[in-house]
Amino acid sequence: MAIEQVLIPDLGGADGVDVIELCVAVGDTVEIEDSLIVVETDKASLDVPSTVAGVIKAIHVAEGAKVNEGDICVDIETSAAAAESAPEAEVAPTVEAAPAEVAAAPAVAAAPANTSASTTLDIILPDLGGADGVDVIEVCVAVGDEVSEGDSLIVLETDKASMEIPAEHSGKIIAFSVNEGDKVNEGQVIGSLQVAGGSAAEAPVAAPEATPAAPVAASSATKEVRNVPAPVAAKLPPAATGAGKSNRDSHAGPAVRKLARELGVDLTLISPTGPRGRILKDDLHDFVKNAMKQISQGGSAGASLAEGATGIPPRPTVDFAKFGDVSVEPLSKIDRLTALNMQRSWLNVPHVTQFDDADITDLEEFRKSLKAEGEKRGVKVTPVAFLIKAVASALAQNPKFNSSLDAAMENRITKSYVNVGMAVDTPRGLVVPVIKDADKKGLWEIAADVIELSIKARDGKLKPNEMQGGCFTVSSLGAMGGTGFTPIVNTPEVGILGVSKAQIKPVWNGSEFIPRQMLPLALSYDHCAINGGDAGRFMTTIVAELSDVRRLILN
Ligand code: CAO
Repeated sequence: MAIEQVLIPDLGGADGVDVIELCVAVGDTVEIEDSLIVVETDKASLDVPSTVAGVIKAIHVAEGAKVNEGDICVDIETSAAAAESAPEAEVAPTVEAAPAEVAAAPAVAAAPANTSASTTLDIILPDLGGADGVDVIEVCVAVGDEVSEGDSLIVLETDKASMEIPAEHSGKIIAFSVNEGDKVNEGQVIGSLQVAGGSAAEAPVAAPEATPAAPVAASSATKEVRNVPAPVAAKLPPAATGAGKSNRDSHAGPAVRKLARELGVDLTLISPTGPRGRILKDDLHDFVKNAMKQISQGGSAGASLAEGATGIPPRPTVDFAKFGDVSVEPLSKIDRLTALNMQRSWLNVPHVTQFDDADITDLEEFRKSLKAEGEKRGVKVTPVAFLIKAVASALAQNPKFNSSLDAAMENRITKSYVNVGMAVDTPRGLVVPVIKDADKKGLWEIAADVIELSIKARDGKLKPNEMQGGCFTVSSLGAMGGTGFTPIVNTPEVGILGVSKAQIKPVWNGSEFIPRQMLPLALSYDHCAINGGDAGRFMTTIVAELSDVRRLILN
């Protein structure tokens, strides 16, 4: 094995030529004449081909950089035989556009890489929470990139969480040796950073501690991007957990990937026109242009750009000001997220809503009898506390409702914990704090949680972990009125209970109508995950729990 360096060839006398595309990544195997990069002079664009066969070990140029003849392009590890078979003068750059004045072959240098300008520091992976062989799901930088301290270098995914590994120092990436799909370990050197001034020379660039299993406690330097509750992820097959699974399979350079990420474009939807099926920046631009055209012709933005054409007509753009005065305010962040989640759920989940009334006459009598004790304890017990208790008990008895389907809809993940979300209407928008382990809590504890979490929600003080890990949601509009509504499932949960205002209604007891306080319930469920029979049993359990308060409080 030997390391060969491929240099930028004679560029027809042009200086400072733009690198417009990287065709390879570190770890790629290339043959002689495979394109390494594409450069563009003012006269032509041309591929710089490899002069040797082997494995790319480092890339010394970046897209957007300017290069000159003789600059080091890449380091390639060759077998001796491969190196011998690379007669340097025979390989000319491939001219892709008209009158190129480039003719000479690129040279092959044997000298070491020119990385001596400033202090060079190793980029070392931090503690990955004890995980070994962690998947690299995204590479955010390329050789030649200037990074600032805190910029993401790579994104890793353990079976519990995804995390970004940030740069510890500002500088220029001069070598980078990991690719999407690689597996990495704590302490691994993944590249080199050239740091100006040499002030950081004393220590290697170890990225700060990462704690993948504990998103809330994650160090500030490790940005959590997604957390999969441990018991869920542990049961998922690798394919089901892999964020960016399909994008990873697409052949595209880092700059194209970065742009695609910024635009929210799924690379797998793009038809590549580059060599060896590579997606070029132009392909991405064309895709977005076409998507915009489709939208203007009546297609859907979300579908075209992110999820593939679903043919859903877009919302009409109307100039309301034509009809009178209007005011325009941007949606709050919470409202925008809610809109996105609701639309995603509505489009993805076949909803069925089942209705029933629970007789809460005895429950209400009992609840009122708790008033004095509640005052002593400083806890007011509202119907919502009973509902959460009943739902928690029903979830424990009907585990299908305490499950989620994975994204591929190939696995059901059943949770052995029972966390019940509670929709809270706040001035900033709808939020859903979660009452954890609701099946293990007594009524007073649940009532206290309801009060505490709804106050925090209205004050905007909920912590992220207080809104995570929900298994099922209760949405109560009982205090506001209404006889019924059809709630939208808070996907990936599979069910939601909508509660309307209790009313005294005449109920036939077999011999006469008697006045009973009836609570209208609407159970919406994901028909991909839940069948009508499951829903019938679940609803019957909830109604039975609420109608027999002794049974409920004994749970
Ligand atoms: N029927 C009749 N009365 C009801 C009731 C029902 N189903 N549910 C609550 N009430 C009564 C309570 O008993 C209380 O009355 P008293 O003060 O006389 O006892 C009163 O309504 C006020 O209740 P509350 O809303 O302050 O408290 P809660 O525990 O019932 O509900 C919470 C808490 C956070 C669920 C609620 O305040 C809330 O935000 N609900 C909105 C949820 C929502 O927006 N859902 C829609 C989501 S989809 O857009």
